[in-house]
Amino acid sequence: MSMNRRTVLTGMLAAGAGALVRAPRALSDTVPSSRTLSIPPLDNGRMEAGTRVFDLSLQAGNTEFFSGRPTPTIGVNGSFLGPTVRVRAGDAIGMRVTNALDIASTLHWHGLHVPAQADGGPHQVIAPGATWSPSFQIRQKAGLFWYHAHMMHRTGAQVNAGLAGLILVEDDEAASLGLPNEYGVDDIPLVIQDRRFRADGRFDYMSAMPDLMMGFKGDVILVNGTVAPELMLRRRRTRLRLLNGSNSRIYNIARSDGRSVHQIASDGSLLTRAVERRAVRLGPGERAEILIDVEPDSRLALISLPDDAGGRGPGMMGMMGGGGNDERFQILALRAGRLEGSETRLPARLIEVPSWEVRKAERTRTFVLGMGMMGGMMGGMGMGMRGGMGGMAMTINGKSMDMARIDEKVPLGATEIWEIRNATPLSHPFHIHDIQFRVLDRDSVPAGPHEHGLKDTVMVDPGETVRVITQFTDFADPNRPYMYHCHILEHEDAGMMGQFVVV
Ligand SMILES: [Cu+2]
Repeated sequence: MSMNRRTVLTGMLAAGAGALVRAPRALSDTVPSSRTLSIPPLDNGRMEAGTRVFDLSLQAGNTEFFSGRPTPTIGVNGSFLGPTVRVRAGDAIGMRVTNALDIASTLHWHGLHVPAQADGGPHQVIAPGATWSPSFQIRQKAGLFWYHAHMMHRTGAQVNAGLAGLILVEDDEAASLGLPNEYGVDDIPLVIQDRRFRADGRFDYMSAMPDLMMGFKGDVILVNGTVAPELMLRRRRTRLRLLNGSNSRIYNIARSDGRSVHQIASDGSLLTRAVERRAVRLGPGERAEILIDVEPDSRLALISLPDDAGGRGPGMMGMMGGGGNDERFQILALRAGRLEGSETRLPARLIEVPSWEVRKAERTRTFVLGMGMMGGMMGGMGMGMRGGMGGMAMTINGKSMDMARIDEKVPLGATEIWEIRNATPLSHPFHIHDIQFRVLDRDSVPAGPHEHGLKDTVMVDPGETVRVITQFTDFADPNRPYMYHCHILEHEDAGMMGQFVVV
């Protein structure tokens, strides 16, 4: 990481309530002191013969992150990001995804258990002008999911441009707990991203060599697309639904006043019970829900603390900002005025989280994450600088992604342990499509209580081995694969991805 970027990030440090997030120097004269956090509009769809139908249009536009300097962006039903798609468990869903862009794209439902042909991965390309209409049922626990572009070699660029949004799944079990659930009032979605801007206002993406190997990192934090955001809290207790929607940045989210938060959910469900935490670490693609309690007339912030790569310290790439970092910066200013409501009680137990017994697992599959020299493969894979790694190969089990190759065949109904080994000096968030899993252990140490929920993305730190367990129910299809991949989008685009079919 260059001194310049580190200086900028240090400048973003929350020195206390109301501290500013500083932008790159080129734009510093136009940075607002703080802006009201934008809340993505809720989209409940429309009912059509018993099916909840959503019309989603991928469209180009301009977004004024900095006044007077429009940034060309891509959004869904808007210029940047998209609406929060709200559904209930059991709903029959019809998605109508129209590509109004002049480039091909896809829309993947991250975390949803849907047939492979409806998954929106690299095989479900939507040509410019075309409409893709998958239908599926919501077979999930309540939780926060998201949709984003998943175009082969182009996911990083398209998500960076804005092709992402939230999916809120609700069910009776979660609703019965009395947790804050008034959207935009005491139940606040936070899409946390980082971006780099050029002096003319355009996004600066993949302009430096470290962007390729380390993953792209920006020096301006956006929350729901808002620069220097501030949220007015209206209740004593607020539920924050966090998505790390960044291409590669890892956040270690905490309160600026040092008080702890209650984590109540992981990626794909509530936890079995709330866990008190000083900080919540989120890799790209991961979600968590936290409850924060505040007093009237108080100011604080959500900040990101330095990341020690899961206790493994900076790795070999540490000097370049790889395995961990020492950055501390503000994410969101929080202000409380007069507050409504009394402090609500937090149930001792939240939900019964599905789990699978290790002794019932039929097999263990091993996935070794690797980075090596690519040799002469660059040209043959048709990857330019943007898709390739400048001589580095990003691999799983020694292979870079090939859309024509099926890497794993999983029998329908099988309970399996997937063991992910990180043979690189960087942390990687490993994501599996189709299913939700439970984290078993990290280097044989049982997963902590904050991981006692369903997950679809798991951080694997340098040298670490993480085991997860799941069952592959439903949707056998020998011809249409699901993906598993690193959710550092530049790593995914460079080949750290593989394909499995359920048969
Ligand atoms: Cu990676």
